[in-house]
Amino acid sequence: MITEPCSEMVLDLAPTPANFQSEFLAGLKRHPKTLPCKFFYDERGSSLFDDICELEEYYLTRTETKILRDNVEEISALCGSDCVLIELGSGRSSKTRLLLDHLETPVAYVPIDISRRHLLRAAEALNGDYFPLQVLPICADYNQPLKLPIPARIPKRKVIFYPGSTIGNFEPQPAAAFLRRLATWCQPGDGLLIGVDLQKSRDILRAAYNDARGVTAAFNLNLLLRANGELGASFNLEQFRHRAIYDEVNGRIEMHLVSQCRQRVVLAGEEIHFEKGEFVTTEYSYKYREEGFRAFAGAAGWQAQRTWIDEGRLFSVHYFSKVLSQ
Ligand code: AVJ
Repeated sequence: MITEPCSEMVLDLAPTPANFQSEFLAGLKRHPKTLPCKFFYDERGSSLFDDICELEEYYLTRTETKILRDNVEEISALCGSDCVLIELGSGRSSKTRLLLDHLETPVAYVPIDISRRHLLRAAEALNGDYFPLQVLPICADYNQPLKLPIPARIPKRKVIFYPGSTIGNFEPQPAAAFLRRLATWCQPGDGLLIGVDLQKSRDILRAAYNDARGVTAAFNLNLLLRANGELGASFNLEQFRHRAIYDEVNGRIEMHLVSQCRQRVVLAGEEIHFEKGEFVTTEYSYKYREEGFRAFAGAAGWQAQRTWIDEGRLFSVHYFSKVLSQ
């Protein structure tokens, strides 16, 4: 089988600048103000996120990677031979390499990411390193309707890989709807390998989202910088602060950008007012309990097969199969 160069293979369904402008503006006109977290991931935001993953305080990435590494044999056995691996929010695909190194004759890898350059770079490298694996990247917001490519060789099973606890960015109802939507992509017996952050002491959680070096703050504030650059907005970055709090009742981290004074900002010809202390919610990051998540996904069409958790009980990785009848 011959694989073509990836740059010509990317299916580009990325949000347009017009999407960015209308969603950004709509978010700031809401009460309370909110912005969708998918807009974090422009070129700079994606690199800042890579830096977050290396932080001492941000235990998520290294813990999930260790869980995957320690259990890769069992995971590969569950995926079986000749699967197509579909990854949501693939970024640099670094965790994927662990899987690809062990999967038995995988048919294709379909990385889906909103950040085009990141996606391309990763896909090109994998294409070379894992030949003759077919790499079929899609640049898209995976919340939007999406057609999956058909690999040249017929796979035995589809496995959706959704690492990083990104499911935590959804509020519970949309999260359930999203899991149900993933199930519609699949046939009975297809798999979902998903990383989910666990509820734990607030100190550990708070530190993970308020790192000492201020990388998370820069990541959060980058949204405003991006609006200045791409939408000609007039945010003064000195007048907004990053804040992350843990809401124990809802089991979620909330990231805010807090206005330091009463001010107005011009954006796409419109004025947006901020009171002193008013904040924009930029991200939720829900944390689950082991059992809770299994039941949650179970109600959305996925049958729990196996859960792996690190010794410190920081993070969980689950393998689900699409249920036979729904
Ligand atoms: C990749 C969305 C799961 O919620 O932990 C990291 C993003 N935000 N630090 C998370 C993030 C602040 C991350 N997710």
